[in-house]
Amino acid sequence: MKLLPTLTLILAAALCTANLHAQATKPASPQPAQTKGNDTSAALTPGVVKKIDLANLRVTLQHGDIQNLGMPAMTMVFRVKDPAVLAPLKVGDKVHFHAEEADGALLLTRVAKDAP
Ligand SMILES: [Cu+2]
Repeated sequence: MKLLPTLTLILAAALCTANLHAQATKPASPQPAQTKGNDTSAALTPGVVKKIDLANLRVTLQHGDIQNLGMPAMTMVFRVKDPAVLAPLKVGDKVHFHAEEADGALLLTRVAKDAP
């Protein structure tokens, strides 16, 4: 009866390996999705350009829910720091943008036109 202990050892080793493998891969798989969801600096919101005020560095956007600001869909004015952000835009453009709260106003930090 030398076979049984050997088999048991092999089984135990196999189970151990499988367990280690599961432990190693389990936390790794949900993490990329979680990081993506929590990374608010990259969160983009869909919007439509309603008005552009280059002189005052303001743009009016009709926007969808802004998740990183907890803001529901609405039409409102955003500020920009750099007129270059507004340069490629025109009224009616569909965009995806990122906005952040700065000095009590909402600052548009990134805007990209949607692909036609
Ligand atoms: Cu708003």
